[in-house]
Amino acid sequence: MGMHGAISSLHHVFHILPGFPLPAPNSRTSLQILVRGCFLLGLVQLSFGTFIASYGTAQVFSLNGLWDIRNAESSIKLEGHVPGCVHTALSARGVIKDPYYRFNDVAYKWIAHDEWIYSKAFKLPPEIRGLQKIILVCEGIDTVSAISLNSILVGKTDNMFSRYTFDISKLVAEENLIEIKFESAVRWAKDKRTNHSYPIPPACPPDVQNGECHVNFIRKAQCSFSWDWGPSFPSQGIWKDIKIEAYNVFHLDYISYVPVFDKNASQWTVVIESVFDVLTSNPLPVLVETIIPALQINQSLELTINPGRKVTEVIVKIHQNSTIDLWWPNGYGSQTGYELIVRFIYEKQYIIENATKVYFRTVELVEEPIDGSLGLSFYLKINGIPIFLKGSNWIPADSFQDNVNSNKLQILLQSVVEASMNSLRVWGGGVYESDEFYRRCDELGIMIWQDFMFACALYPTDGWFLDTVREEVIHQLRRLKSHPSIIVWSGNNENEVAIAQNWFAVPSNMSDLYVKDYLTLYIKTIRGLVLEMDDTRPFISSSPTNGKETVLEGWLAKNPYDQHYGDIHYYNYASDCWDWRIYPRPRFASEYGFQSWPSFSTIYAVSVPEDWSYKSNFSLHRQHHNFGNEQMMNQVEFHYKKPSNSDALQQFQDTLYLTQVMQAQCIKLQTEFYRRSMTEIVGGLGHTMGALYWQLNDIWQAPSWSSIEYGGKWKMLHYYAKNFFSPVATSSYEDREIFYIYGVSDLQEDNHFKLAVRVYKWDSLVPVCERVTEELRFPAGSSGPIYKESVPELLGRCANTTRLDSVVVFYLLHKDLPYGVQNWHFLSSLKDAKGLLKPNITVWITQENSVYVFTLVTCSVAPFVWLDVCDIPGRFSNNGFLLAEEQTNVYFYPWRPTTVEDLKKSLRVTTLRDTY
Ligand code: BMA
Repeated sequence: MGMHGAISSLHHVFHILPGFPLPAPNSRTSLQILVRGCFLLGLVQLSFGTFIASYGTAQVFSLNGLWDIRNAESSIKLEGHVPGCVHTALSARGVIKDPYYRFNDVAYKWIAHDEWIYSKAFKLPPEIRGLQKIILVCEGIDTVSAISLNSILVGKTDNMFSRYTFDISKLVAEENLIEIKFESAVRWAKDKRTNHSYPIPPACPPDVQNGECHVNFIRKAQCSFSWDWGPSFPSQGIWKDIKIEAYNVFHLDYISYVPVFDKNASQWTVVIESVFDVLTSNPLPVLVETIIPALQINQSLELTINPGRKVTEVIVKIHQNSTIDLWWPNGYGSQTGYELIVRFIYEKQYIIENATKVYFRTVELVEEPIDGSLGLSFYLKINGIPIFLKGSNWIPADSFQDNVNSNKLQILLQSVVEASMNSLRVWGGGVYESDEFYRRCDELGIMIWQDFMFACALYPTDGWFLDTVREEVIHQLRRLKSHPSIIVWSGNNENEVAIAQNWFAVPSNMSDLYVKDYLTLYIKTIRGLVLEMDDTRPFISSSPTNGKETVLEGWLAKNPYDQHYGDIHYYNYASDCWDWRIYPRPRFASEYGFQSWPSFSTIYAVSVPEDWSYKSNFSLHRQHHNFGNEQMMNQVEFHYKKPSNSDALQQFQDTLYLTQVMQAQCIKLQTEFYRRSMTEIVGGLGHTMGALYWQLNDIWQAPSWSSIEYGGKWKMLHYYAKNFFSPVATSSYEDREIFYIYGVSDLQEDNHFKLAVRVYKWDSLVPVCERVTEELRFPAGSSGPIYKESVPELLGRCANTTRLDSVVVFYLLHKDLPYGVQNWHFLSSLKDAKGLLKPNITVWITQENSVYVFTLVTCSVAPFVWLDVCDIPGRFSNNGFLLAEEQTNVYFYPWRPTTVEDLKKSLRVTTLRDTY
């Protein structure tokens, strides 16, 4: 059975027949689907309550809601919600505890090794049964299953990322029983490996991950078998909507809207591609009406659609005299979308209507020679403007996708734009994200670098595997290509470099075979489909890759980490992250990072007192990266004193805090280095145009590279990102005793600022000296030095301070007022600092409407001031900062209503000096 059925839930609006019976109170049927569809799409009024006589178009009967679930032996029976999975069902019913609690990822391995059966009895209204064709539409089945209706097998599934449809016209009755019998993904993958003629490495993840083997043999979230930041929960279930659709004459399976700009003719068109299932035996003449009210488009044309499943294309020319508000990335302009309505009308009475928003923007990947540097540039132009991509890497927001609700997505994506980011890379080891995810990114101006879901492994290319990948890619391209937010398709995560550097120690007589597999999968198959189906945005074969150079080298560059080409990933835990000399100067840094621990309140929820030490079994267990905890402490010890509080719990909490200080400071320095390199070529390297640190979010409560903890709490790094990614930023470094400050601007016009440079002694709140520069020009879209002074000179003119007893604080002035936030430059490691005092900060909290003002009064200069309101959800205007003013205000924006009292009770203030 094929999978190319039914409409895309992204765009489609369902109309129900007048007089169609209302749904039973506890079943979600057509009417609710209509409402939910509108909500999810954020569609305009049009789709609400407008009952069009749509005789013949699809009727929808949702099968979401409660299902019966049982294991293979029927020893466990329960009801569970769909969309959902067996783990969340078991925990909702109290059969198991929170899967994330302590060591439960290991304790509950039996769940994924067992096999589960989902079943549901339902009555199908005669209005549906009376239609010509009835299909079962599964938007997402996780993963290997056999589906039967009324005891007859209707089809099988083996790909979590595909959409499956099955013709059930002849099988439905008034009363029905649908049963979906899952196989253990773990066992299935193992069987596939056993039946494969040669190994496809890596066989298993490192022991420290407590994971499962052979994930590369199954089309399921690759991280679900475990990752270096995540647990192994290869669940089973119906993870997306499941429904029955019935229709006469014709049915819209998919529809996409892609605006295209013809530079030569200066002409925008919108290409509307639809996939229909036409039931008539003769070609079907259809009238197509396309309306874009705001652009005065009202077009009608006749179209003939051939019987069967066919792709048709309608091109809408936008009037040349229309002024179009383009879609811009966050920080560059607005994200205007235009309402577009399409109607396909057959014989006046069969009407399929679809409404969406279209966004106009162009995207180009620029790879061209650079003066003074070998190699090629690698950057993106949006609407003709070069854009420095600032952001991070997105991983699945939960091991169980049914936990990723609207609220969670809203908090995470809002946090992205609040941290001055304009982009995210949806990393290839997770899932193609939900429609809502991309819709929100469209609306927020978050550019998405979209990997196909292959990561850190070699993959088989047998017929069955390529067939299922083809269906997956076709489905995902059709589902996603209307989104302006997606600006790059990328074949996989790190699989080119895995071959180039022989990560898996493949014997040399096998390497040709793996190279052939690589080319077959990513170049012939995936790239082939992308070029055919969506050539409106760039495709790169892997991340990292050398771009055009990779192509020249036969799609497998000798060194995909070459700084002269494409993007790179760079991790270095051993060297001192304060030393900018350790960093590469690439064209584009798409991954780099350091781990930290989440805050204590996040850990608290999944642990007990005996877990609360850095060397506990729990702390070891949650660390999935070999030697990760040691690497963090080594990095901490380069610059900070070991926490030495005599209270063991306090010491643990201080250690967690220090890992966050270390991570924030390391990634700040590395990102600032990349931004300084935006318009510079140094030693033949530079023109860096992207900094996406690893990683934005967490899948559970554990140490990782994330800047946002599981639950949405910002780590110190996320507050730092807000500043180091800000459109106008400063950054400092030293080179052979010379102290430099750079100015960076992503703004579209030149600006002028003064720079104030102060020196403070650690033991005093009165600056020992200050210098304010003349007005400095910050040219649009550039970076460069704005201040230079030798350190001995600086210290000499500032009351003979020394490196150990003082710190440099600097900030911009605009029209003589402080602009943005201050930045700082440490003149020595803080473990050597002299005169650092316990600041004894006092805090007053007041409320101004929905915002809370935290007024801090300090007795001395304090680095890394950390305000923690534990589990009260929200974010501060600034945090983790260097406090050098006696009094300062910080604002708290709660995600949910709270009170001054609750905030007071929860508040903990930590500064560096409090840890020893
Ligand atoms: C990169 C990523 C992930 C991984 C991260 C940290 O290589 O692509 O696979 O989680 O490093 O090790």
